This record gives sequence, C-alpha cells and structure tokens, in this order.
Amino acid sequence: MMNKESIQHLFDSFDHSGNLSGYRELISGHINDTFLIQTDGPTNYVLQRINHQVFKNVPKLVNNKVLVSQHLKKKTKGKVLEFVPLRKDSNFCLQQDGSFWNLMIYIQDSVTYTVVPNREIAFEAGKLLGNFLNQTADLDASLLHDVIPNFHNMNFRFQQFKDAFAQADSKRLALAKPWISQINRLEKEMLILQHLKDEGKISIRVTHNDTKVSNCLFDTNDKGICMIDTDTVMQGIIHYDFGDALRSACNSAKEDETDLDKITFNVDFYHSYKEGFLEKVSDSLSALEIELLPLSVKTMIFIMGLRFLTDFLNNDLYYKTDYPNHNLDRAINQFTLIRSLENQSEKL
Ligand code: GN1
Ligand code: MG
Repeated sequence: MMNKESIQHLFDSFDHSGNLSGYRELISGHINDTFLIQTDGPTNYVLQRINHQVFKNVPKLVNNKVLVSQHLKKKTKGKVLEFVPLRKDSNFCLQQDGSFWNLMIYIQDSVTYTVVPNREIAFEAGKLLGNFLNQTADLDASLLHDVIPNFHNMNFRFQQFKDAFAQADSKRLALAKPWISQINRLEKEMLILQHLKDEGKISIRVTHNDTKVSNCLFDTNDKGICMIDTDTVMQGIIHYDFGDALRSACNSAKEDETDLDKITFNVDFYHSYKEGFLEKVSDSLSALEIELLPLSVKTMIFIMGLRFLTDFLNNDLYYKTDYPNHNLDRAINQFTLIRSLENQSEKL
C-alpha cells in the first residue's frame, strides 16, 4: 500500500517542480499502478509503478518510451507525453523493494473515454493513432527493445492458451468450455495476419501496441491531444494498432460488461475511426495493408479474448482482477463482440 510518505519520497527522487499538495490513485489499466500528483505549482504529474513481473526489463522499457516521446516532440507543436528524469539523470527510480517507478508531466484539461460516445470522438481517435504511426514511421524500429517478446504473436498466444487449458482446474475448465468451439472455428482465420507477417508481406514499423481508446487523450473540446501509455511501443505491424483500437472504439459497452445484450460492434464508429486514421497515415500503407484492416479488427478482438481466457484458466496470474470470474467475463465480452462483428462483416 502506498501512503503519503512513500509517494512523497518517490516524487522527490525525480527532478520535478513545485511541492506535493495532494495525490490520488488513477484507476487505469490492468497492469501498472498510477497516481496523479497535485502540486502547488503550475505542473501536476503522473507517477507510475511499472509492473516488473509483466515487463522483464523496465529500464529498457522506459528507454523506449523516452525515445519515442523525444522523437514525437521534434515532430509536433502539440503536446506529447514527457518523462521527468530523476535528480541523478535517469528516467526511472528503482526502490529497495524492487519496484520501478517513472514520472510524467500531467497534461492539464485532458479527458479519456472507455466507451466512445459519438462519431466525432471515433474520428479524432483515428487521427491520433494515424498521427502517432505517421510521426514514428521514420524512427528506426530496431532501436526499440522488445518489451514483451511475441506480444501479439498469434501462434504464441494459441500455445499459451493450449497449455493453460491442459493444466486448468475442472471448475474453471467447465466455465471456459462453452467458448472453445468458437476459438477452434476461428483458429485458421486468426492466423492469417501472423502468417503474412512471418512471410515478410507486411512492413515492420514502430507500433504502440496498446491502442484501446482509453489510451487516447482528448482536450475539453474533444479534440485529440496525443496517445498515452507507451509501455509497449516496439516493433510491430500496423494491424496490431488499428485492430486493437477498433476493438475498443467500436464496442458499445466497456471491456468487462457482463450484460451481453449491451455489446454490439458499432460499424459507424469503425468508418469514422478509419477515416481519421487513413487521413494521417495512408501514404505509408500498401494496398495489401489497407485491404487487411477489417481482418485486423477481428484478429485483435480475438487475441484479447484468448489472452483473458488463458489468464482465467491460469488462475488470474497476469491481469489485475476485481472479482473471481473477471477475466472470464472479459473474454466472453470479446467473443460476443466478434459475433456482433461477424453479423455485420459485409458493412466493413
Ligand atoms: C493491458 O494494463 P493496460 O490496460 O494498459 C494489456 C493490453 C491489453 C489491455 C486490455 C502489457 O493493458 O495488451 O490490451 O490490458 N497490456 C499488457 O485492456 O499486457
Ligand atoms: Mg497498457
């Protein structure tokens, strides 16, 4: 548990301005712990504990984030995520208990959405990601450390799922069973992008890899500011980012909604997002890459469903959960979204 003293101590390790006047935990994400730090000066901060169980090399991860931010800063007059160094010229703080922390400048007057409320937000979110990908297109992706190897590798995720299935307890297996036929039915199709990537038919570039809409920052007029949560920036294909973004932007409900009637895939938001996205990045995409965009959406919804179900079968080792079947509910949510998408697939 963090108390005011420990937050103060951590905060003071960084080269910040102002004095801490208050703090609160921001409920965001399934992996890290995040705190908003209020000061008596003009700048507030975001202090984040980076989960070193999940991210095996935090120094390299922070290095990736800083590299990408510095690159983006050269390209835009607008705001970008800015990391605050430690007093002794490092961008992260390693505590005696083994925890790693980093500090960012809080971007004032900004908002995020977990569910897209209208087409304008979808369009703006698409522009944000398009911009991010366009502005990082000339950054040598091989400079980025692979923070989680095989992160969106579908073969790897299937293998993890099969291993979890083989060793799961009978109670959890019984709850997962109704979804197995859908997984089996889709397996071949869900490997298409992976095969094309492995065959070198899709370009490798800098990708964000966690593009859900809650990682888009908007100003109070609902104009996009920038993408946040760059923990997983590394090499990838454009489809990871486009697909994962629409997985959340087009879900009419939140990621763990359990009333399945509320979960539909919003095709209007798909088109608005795609329009904003392509406005910014289409120049760097091949005809094949554009043709594969719809498939990427289904693929990324699927991979998240598969990962949630895998973690459920593994007794919730990876994602933070709020109640016993939380990961199962998240998985069912994603598989329900796929069904809604399939019912309308000709409209993409
Ligand atoms: C995790 O912790 P958070 O919310 O930033 C996960 C993403 C998933 C996401 C699902 C490192 O991100 O891959 O898409 O949950 N990040 C990691 O909401 O596994
Ligand atoms: Mg993340």
